[in-house]
This record gives sequence, structure tokens and C-alpha cells, in this order.
Amino acid sequence: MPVHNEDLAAAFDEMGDLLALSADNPFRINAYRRAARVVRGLPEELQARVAAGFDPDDLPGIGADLAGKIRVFLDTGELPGLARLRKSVPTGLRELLALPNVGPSRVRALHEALGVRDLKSLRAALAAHRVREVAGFGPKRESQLEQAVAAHAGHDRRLLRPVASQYAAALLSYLRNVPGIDQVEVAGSYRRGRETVGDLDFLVCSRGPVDIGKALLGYDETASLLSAGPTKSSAVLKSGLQVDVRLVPPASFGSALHYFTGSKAHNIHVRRLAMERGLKVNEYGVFRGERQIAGTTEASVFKAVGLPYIEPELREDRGEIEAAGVRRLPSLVKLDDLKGDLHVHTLATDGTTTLAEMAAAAKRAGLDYIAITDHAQHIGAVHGLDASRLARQLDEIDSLNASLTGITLLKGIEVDILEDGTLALPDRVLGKLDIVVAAVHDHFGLTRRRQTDRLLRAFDRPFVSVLAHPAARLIDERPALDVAWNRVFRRAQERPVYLELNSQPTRLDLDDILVREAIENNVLISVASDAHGAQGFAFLDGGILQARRGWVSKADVLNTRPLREVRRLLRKTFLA
Ligand code: DGT
Ligand code: CA
Ligand code: CA
Repeated sequence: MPVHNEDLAAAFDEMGDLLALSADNPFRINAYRRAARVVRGLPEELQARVAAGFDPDDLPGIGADLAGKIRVFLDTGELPGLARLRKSVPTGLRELLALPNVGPSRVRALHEALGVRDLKSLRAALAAHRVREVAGFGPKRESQLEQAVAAHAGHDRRLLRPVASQYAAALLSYLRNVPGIDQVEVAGSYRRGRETVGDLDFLVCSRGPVDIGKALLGYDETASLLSAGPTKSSAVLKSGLQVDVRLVPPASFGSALHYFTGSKAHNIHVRRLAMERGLKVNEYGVFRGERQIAGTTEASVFKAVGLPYIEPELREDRGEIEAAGVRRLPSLVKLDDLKGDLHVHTLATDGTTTLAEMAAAAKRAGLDYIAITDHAQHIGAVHGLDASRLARQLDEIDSLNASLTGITLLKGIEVDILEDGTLALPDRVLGKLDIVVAAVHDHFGLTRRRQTDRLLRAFDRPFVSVLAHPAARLIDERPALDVAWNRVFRRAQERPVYLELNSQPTRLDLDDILVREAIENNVLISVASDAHGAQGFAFLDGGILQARRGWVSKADVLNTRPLREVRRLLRKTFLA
């Protein structure tokens, strides 16, 4: 039975939550939470790797005990001990843990005092104003909780792209093997490269009828069939993800692919253009009167309305149709264009692998150079480098560079920008490096004026080269910094400071909108993996998708350039 990394990660998360709710040993709870993070961060399916002989014991932070549990899960889909725990702790309490400022002990208090079992019973208790009576709450906390519950209600569940990608790949290969099916594509937001997807839209092409409902029922990840018809069927997978599947004949395939790729706003705009030409565009084709004049391929649909092909990542009705009309579409950057990666961690701080292994992995990923940018020491940072440990790492880089071929290591650091815009290491230390990547890791809530001044002050430091994950947002967890971006872009262009597009799936920051504004201000972008292990370079493709969504071309990206040019661009000319 197929098991995806996300299924395993979700089981570990559930285990961690339920243990926390039963006030278990904190080390055990943390071990499960860490295991969930590790598994979620793997770009390749663990089941296939283990089947090929990989030992889960070799995963960072996974000991023999958890490795054994992983093996059981990969074989059976069950995590040992989880079923028993589900019987002793009301699982609905987990919904409460997702609320801001609500930890396990508060949830336990609500459960014990009021019999709260889930979000629904919490709502009832709030409505009756009984929460204020519970020890540790009071009227103020009650009203905060009320607001948090209300905000939570409107929150629709979207999956991070790499998670959706695992479910998509499995269903794609299943559908491709169903008899009678000639071609399958994933359309929708997934094809447009969005950072999260709400549901997956599959397009199936066949010359004859195919019973898609039956095919979905026969898929072992299907939980329930929502609808089944001759052209459209929908199912919910065991993971909770909805899949919509449409069946079309070859003559309509291009039109259907265009229609179901969306976005809706893009489609509406294309239909308007068609109408102006006396044409009708829908998912079945492009028509003049009754006669179909295009629709076998997507390119034919665009051509019929007078446009060149528009890449899916651009189809948001953010000016792409106008740009296509005057033949001014950007030529979008590709993964292959990247020559290096300017943000990489090692064992020295919170990475999981040595310098030498990171170098080898980068070379395998087709890169010519990487910058080693471990964390500088700062209160709260994990085991950050101080000046003397950094000096030792620099010696190690020198000796590796002397022996390595086909890959060069740049000397760098990821240094915190403190609340007042100063840096966590002095200039005399930073001045010895090839590259200084500066980043905000705390004080996220400053006012716009103070936050903007903080960044600009950091840009004025003599050795800052790149601002990492500029908006510091975490998808679904932390909003973007409140910053006057026009000022930041202008100053970045003057200095220059390069702005990062961090490829970690929960960051993808700068996002599509901001990265586009940045390049319009002539700021170069560093598309970086922020890799913490040898597998981390695989995330670069997500960063590239986000860049493409932001209209970024090869010339807009710092690390599409050869090393020599990057070294020149990193030199601080304004110092001279
Ligand atoms: P998602 O699933 O929320 O991440 O976003 P999408 O874009 O995948 O949206 P979804 O799954 O509701 O629909 C897939 C595509 O189908 C959408 O991108 C465009 C097309 N579509 C859906 N509804 C309409 C509609 O009412 N009008 C038009 N023109 N297109 C639609
Ligand atoms: Ca969708
Ligand atoms: Ca859909």
C-alpha cells in the first residue's frame, strides 16, 4: 500500500499532539514533532527509498526506536501506539491546539473543567461565557479565545505544494495505467505553480468512454467518491484532499487544459478577447458559430484569440494577456539556469550534513558554486557560530576548495538583523567573508516605519550582500513583515543589496507579487535553497516556480551568473 511522507508526518504530528494533551514526557513529545518536521522536509518519497535499502535510522534526529516505527508505518499505514492513544485522548482536542496562544495545558484545563472535547463544544462554552471561570482564563482570555475561534472558522485548508505534489504524482501514475486513458495532466493552481493548492484538478484524455468513477473507486488512496459522471468525477482521498477529474476527447484537450488550468480571472479575460473576435471559447474548444476552429492544443486556443502561448505560471490576469498582445512576455527563468546557490547550512549550526557532503550534493544537483551560510551566534539562535568557530570553518572551506573539482564553496554567514538594524557580528568579522546574508529572525511585529528603518539600516552596513527571506512570513503560520517595500527596493537597488527568494516550501519569500515589484525596481534576486541537508537542493524547483510566477527571467537572478561575475557583483563598490 502506498504511503506518502505527509501521511507519516501527519501521524507523527498527531502522536506528538496527543502525547502533549496527555502531559507525557516533553522529550518524547519533541522527538515526534521533530520526526514530523524531518519527514515533511524530505523531497523524495521515503517509502521508495526504504524499499531501495535506505535505513530510516540514518535520517537526522531519528533514532532506532522511531526508525522501527517508521518501518511499521511504511508497511501497514499504522503508527504503533497511535490507535491506543486515540482511545484515551479525545482527538477533537487537537483542533484546539491549532488556535493561537492555546497550548496543551490550557486545552487540558478546558477539557477537565468544562468537558470541552472539540472546537464545537468550545464554541458552546464560549457562547455560555463559561470559559472565564476556568483557572488561568478570565474574561480577557475568554474574549481573545472567542476571536481566535471566529478567525479559525474562515480558514480553508490548503496544502503546501510539495505535499500536494506527492499525492498528485501517485494518482497521476495510477490514472496513466487505467485502460483506455491516453493522456493525463494535472491542471488548476497546481499547474500554475502556486505555493499552496486547495484541490487537485486532473484532466484525462481518451478517444472513447472511460468509467472514471470506477477508476477512482479502485484507487487505494480514495476515501469516498463525491460524484461520478460521464465527463466529471470527484473523490476525497484518505488525506482529506479533494480531486476533480475531467474526461475529454482529443479534439478538446487543449481547450480543457486551458480552462481547468485557470486562473478563473485569466479565463474570463481570454473569453472576452474571443467575444471581440466573434468567437466562443469554452472547455470544449474555440468556436465560430457551430464550427470548432481550435482546441486540440493550448497553443491553438491562444492563437485563435491572437496571442502567443502564455506559460501557466503567468495566468493570473495580472497583465499577462496585455503583455502577450504586444509580444512583451518575459522569457521565464528555468531551474536549469541556476549556476549556484547562495544560502546553505551545514552541521556547524542547524544543518544535518558536513561541508564536504553539502558540496558533493550541490555538485550532483548541477551547481557550480554554493555559499556556506551557517547562522551567526545570537541569543536564541541554534548553536550559532562565534568569531572563532567561524574562523575554523573558513579554514575548512579553504582546504576543501583546494581539493574539490567542479564545485566552489564561498565563505558566508547568515547573520541576524537586530531590532535596531545592527548586525549580530561586527564588521571586522563580516569583512573576511565572500558573502553576508542578513535576515530577520525576531521582532516580527514592529510598526511599518520601524521595521522599514531596521532593514534600511542593515542595508547600510558595509558588508551586507543579500537579505534572506525578506518578508519573514511562514505560510499559514506567520504573516509578512509590515514594510514599505518601495523604499526597501529602492535602497536595495542603490547599494546594491540582493533580495532572496527562499525556496523552503513554507517560506517561498519573496512571494510572486513582491518578487515582481523587486525586479521592476532593478533589484537582482538570489533564488536560494536554504538547504539544511543534502536533499535540500531539490527545493530549488519550488523557488523557481515562485520566481516564474513573479515574471522573473534569467537576467533578473544573481545566481544564474557564473561564479566570476557573482564575485564581482558581491564586491561592495560603494566602499571604495
Ligand atoms: P485551488 O484549487 O483553490 O488551489 O485553485 P484552482 O485555480 O485550482 O481552482 P479550482 O480547483 O476551483 O478550479 C480549477 C480551474 O477551473 C480554475 O483555475 C479555473 C477553472 N474554473 C473553475 N471554475 C470556473 C468558472 O466559474 N469560470 C471559469 N472561467 N473557470 C473556472
Ligand atoms: Ca484546484
Ligand atoms: Ca477543483
